[in-house]
Amino acid sequence: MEKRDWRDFKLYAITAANYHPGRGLLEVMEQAILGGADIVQLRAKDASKEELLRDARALRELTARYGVPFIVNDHIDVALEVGADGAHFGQDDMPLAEARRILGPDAIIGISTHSLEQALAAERGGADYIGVGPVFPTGTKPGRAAVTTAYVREAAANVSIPWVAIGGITLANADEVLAAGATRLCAVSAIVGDARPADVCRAFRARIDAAERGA
Ligand code: TZP
Ligand code: MG
Repeated sequence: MEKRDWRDFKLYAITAANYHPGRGLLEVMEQAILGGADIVQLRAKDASKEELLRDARALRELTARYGVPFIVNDHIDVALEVGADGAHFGQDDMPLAEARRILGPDAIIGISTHSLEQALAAERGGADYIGVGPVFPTGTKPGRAAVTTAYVREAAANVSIPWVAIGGITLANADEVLAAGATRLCAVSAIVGDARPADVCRAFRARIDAAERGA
């Protein structure tokens, strides 16, 4: 089978340490993948290095089994150690050029952006994709003001590399984000906080596909 280009991803699922009531991280992420999540990030802000490495190794194995790209948030050493496909950084994290030097030309490097100016800087700096958000206020990233769908519209009109809308996105507002021009969605709590992550992902994918068809 021909390998899919990772750039064609539609639904980005990110882990959260505090969201899996009664279930394991791997079970939740496997359900997300089965439902249609086609890129996965390990994001665990409060985890120890040991916990991070343990979860990263397990997720690397899981995502490899499904042919889904695996990205590690912040911890470039963990990304390297487990053979992740790439790493994701915020505006105040390791500079893009340094990350590229360490990870090499083939790694997928993602950058969080909160304005078009930041998006274009990341693009010029050689980012492989950017996050556009938080579109709506979200408890998953406290203290960061919502950029609203205004920034989604700007990204749709101006960004040439793959970009994904993120932040407070749920099945209740996904259509609004897609109508603003997003073609890829990312969610943390809407996926991993739900009792049925596979069903949520299937529903997100259906919305994304419908928007793509212009339905
Ligand atoms: N970056 C911008 S918003 C956000 C991140 C990591 C959190 C998204 O989480 P949720 O639960 O989907 O709002
Ligand atoms: Mg970060």
